Amino acid sequence: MSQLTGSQIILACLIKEEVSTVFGYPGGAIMPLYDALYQAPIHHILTVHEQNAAHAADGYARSSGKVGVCISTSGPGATNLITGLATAYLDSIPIVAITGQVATPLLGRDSFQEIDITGLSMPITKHNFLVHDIKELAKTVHRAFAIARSGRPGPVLIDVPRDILTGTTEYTDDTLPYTLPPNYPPKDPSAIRAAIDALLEARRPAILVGGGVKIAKAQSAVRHFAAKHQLPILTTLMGLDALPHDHLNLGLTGMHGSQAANKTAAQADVLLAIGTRFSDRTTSNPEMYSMKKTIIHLDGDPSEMGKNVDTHIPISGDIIESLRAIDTELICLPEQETGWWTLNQADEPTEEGLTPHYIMETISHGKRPATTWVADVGQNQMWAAQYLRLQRGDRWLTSGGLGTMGYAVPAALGAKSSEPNRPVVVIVGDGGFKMTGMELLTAVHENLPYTVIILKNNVLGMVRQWQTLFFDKHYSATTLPAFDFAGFVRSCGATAHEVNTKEGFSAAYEQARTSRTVNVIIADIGSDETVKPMTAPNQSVDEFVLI
Ligand SMILES: Cc1ncc(C[n+]2csc(CCOP(=O)(O)OP(=O)(O)O)c2C)c(N)n1
Repeated sequence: MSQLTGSQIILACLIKEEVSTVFGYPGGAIMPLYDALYQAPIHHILTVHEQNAAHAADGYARSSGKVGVCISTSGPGATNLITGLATAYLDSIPIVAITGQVATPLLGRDSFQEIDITGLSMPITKHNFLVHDIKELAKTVHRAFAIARSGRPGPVLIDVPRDILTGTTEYTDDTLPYTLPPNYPPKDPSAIRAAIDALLEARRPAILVGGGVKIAKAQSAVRHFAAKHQLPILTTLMGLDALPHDHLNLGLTGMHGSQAANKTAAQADVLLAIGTRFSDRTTSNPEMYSMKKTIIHLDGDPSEMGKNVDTHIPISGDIIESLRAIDTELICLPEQETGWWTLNQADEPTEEGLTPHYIMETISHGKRPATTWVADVGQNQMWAAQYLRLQRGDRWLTSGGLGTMGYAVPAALGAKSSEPNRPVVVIVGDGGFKMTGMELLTAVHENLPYTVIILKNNVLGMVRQWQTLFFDKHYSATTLPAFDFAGFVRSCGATAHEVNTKEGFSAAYEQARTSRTVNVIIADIGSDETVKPMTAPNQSVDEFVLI
């Protein structure tokens, strides 16, 4: 039993939770915690901006499978975390954010740097706490970790007033890290029976894989099920790295999914959807999506059942168990219609000049180590999703739900720090890079050598694509001012490569791949490349405006 300050108690709890790296930015209210960190066996990575500390914690969590931790001061420090927490919330990523708060007697008085961050973050955290009593602090920290990682993971915020950080108490807490039991409804054998019957009657069955498959660690269960019954697989943006590309995996479906994948989604008569929330980017028009098919929905989160599409057979619970229950009674599926789905052609790029297709193919095809791909948002993200050939062991990190431009460079910081021996490659547009590219400085300072590929088209490409298609080519606010990317990159201490040919790109990537420093390839791809195909908004998922 010993007397510890609140700050020391927080650190003792982090150590018990096996936290070795945290991301953050100091300031007045949180200074006592930083003072305790000075001596602690925890590596603190100082980002350039609090938003990026949250993205880095998110990237750390996605690659390590552990809870990411970010720290900020009160007021502006805390509000700067919001975008990062919202990004993690919509993609179900476990984070614990610790924010300093003004001292308890100053609460509610518009004190200097006081903001109601528990109120502000309520809708974008799984849960949050304002600590009123130092005696509750240790339990609160462990509870925050438990909530963040249990069930459907998500961010949890702990707001700690300054006097709680500096106060002392006897630290007697013997709580060990724990997870909460899943919140599943009772098993429903009739739903399993209905799923089996539907699959037995199916003529055109298919599987839709979402990010929930990774949360449930059900990747190999799904792969075996698909292989046993020879079912085509479609993936959402979040499920892209759940299964490697093989002869059954048609890859991305939805707004920028391939024609093959979207036709399969539209024509399937039974869709076994696993770990997905059926986002509007995946389904286009939800009524049309579910109209002519039976949807069996397996998910760990009961609140997803019937939320976005009419689910005919909802089965919430442990995905692996549910799949096993279906599979044990399904020795083999009856004859299916033949030739109703086809695999995408993995085309070799034949276009003239340096194209996104060529870039994705060059960096991902062939024999290479398992890699973490971190894509930003916009056209760059969709080209990466369409053309990267993900292999077994690859990770795919991207802001799927919130679509946060600027996610990639700081998230890669977190990913690389959690797995320093694994190649990490960022794909980002020139707009998104400028939002958070200052974190290159942090990557250089922390000696976290990853590769950034900026697809430089001098425009906010994805918005411009919509202007071309739906706004009479009124290019309002989408042309970017000139910027010396190479000069900026070098000023951060990283290596810059400016390329505008296929040969130039390949040579630069080869250098970057084998380099021990942060490398940025500024790839000039011209302003007029579009992301194809593209489905018509709010129509059937196989109606295209661009092919
Ligand atoms: C923080 C944020 N602001 C605005 C948007 C809206 N938005 C989506 S894509 C896009 C354009 C992205 O441009 P760029 O980063 O250059 O990538 P490109 O589409 O050209 O590959 C914008 C502005 C967003 N997703 N996130």
